[in-house]
Amino acid sequence: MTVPATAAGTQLKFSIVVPTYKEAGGIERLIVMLDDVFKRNKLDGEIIVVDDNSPDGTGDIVERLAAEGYPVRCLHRPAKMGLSSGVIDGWRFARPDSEALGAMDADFSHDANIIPAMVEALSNGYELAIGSRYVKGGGIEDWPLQRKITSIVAIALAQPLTPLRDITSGYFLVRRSALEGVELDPIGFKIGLEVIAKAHYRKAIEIPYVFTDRVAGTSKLNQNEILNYLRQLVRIYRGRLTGRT
Ligand SMILES: Nc1nc2c(ncn2[C@@H]2O[C@H](COP(=O)(O)OP(=O)(O)O)[C@@H](O)[C@H]2O)c(=O)[nH]1
Ligand SMILES: [Mg+2]
Repeated sequence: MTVPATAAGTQLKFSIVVPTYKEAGGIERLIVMLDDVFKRNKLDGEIIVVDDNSPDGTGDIVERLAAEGYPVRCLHRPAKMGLSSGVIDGWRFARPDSEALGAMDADFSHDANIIPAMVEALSNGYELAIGSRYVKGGGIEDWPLQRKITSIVAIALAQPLTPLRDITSGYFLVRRSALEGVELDPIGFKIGLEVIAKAHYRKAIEIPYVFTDRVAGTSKLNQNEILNYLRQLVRIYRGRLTGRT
């Protein structure tokens, strides 16, 4: 299930959350690029940056861009509190009339050029659109072998939960209505998995993109996050077994 990465004049209102911790090296370029993608495709998108008091001044850069008129608002949290909880807080902060909510990393690993296709999919009956490395046309560039293996194992562990392939994708857009009444666990890095496993959607689509390694700053994925992922999986499986989700 894929649609071509083209869309013209779609007017679905959406908010895309970009959680940041120490992303001063790239955040300005990302916001300028998103603004450009929105304008060229006539998209009604809002960017919500959720910054955890980054010591490198990421939040100040975002405030300056907001004041300059870019379609961005910054939610400041007092300390590093985790990626998933950042996305969830960002969705609460999003304008209430956004019909769709999304997430994207700040490090350019998620190709902004598929946003129009995601928006088009949600305008055409899909309730969830995820950026996918593991469908035809998608892929991964410049990942060390160890990271690739980690990703493949992580995905295999969640396979029984869904027919979707790239379940660890942190890049997606979902109808707000599909999240109503859904309790999302703020643990760890994999907010996409929470949404894929728990949101109320009938039709989902994977839109291919090529994942590129971050261009500035450093990865915050560490052993602790791998453990968190396993904890998250256990909770989701347990929820399924006890019928709570
Ligand atoms: N607000 C916030 N953002 C975070 C936190 N941890 C990671 N991020 C952001 O989440 C995104 C993904 O993190 P990254 O380090 O690129 O993880 P990786 O892609 O798995 O290596 C980036 O935009 C990070 O700045 C956190 O604790 N709080
Ligand atoms: Mg990254």
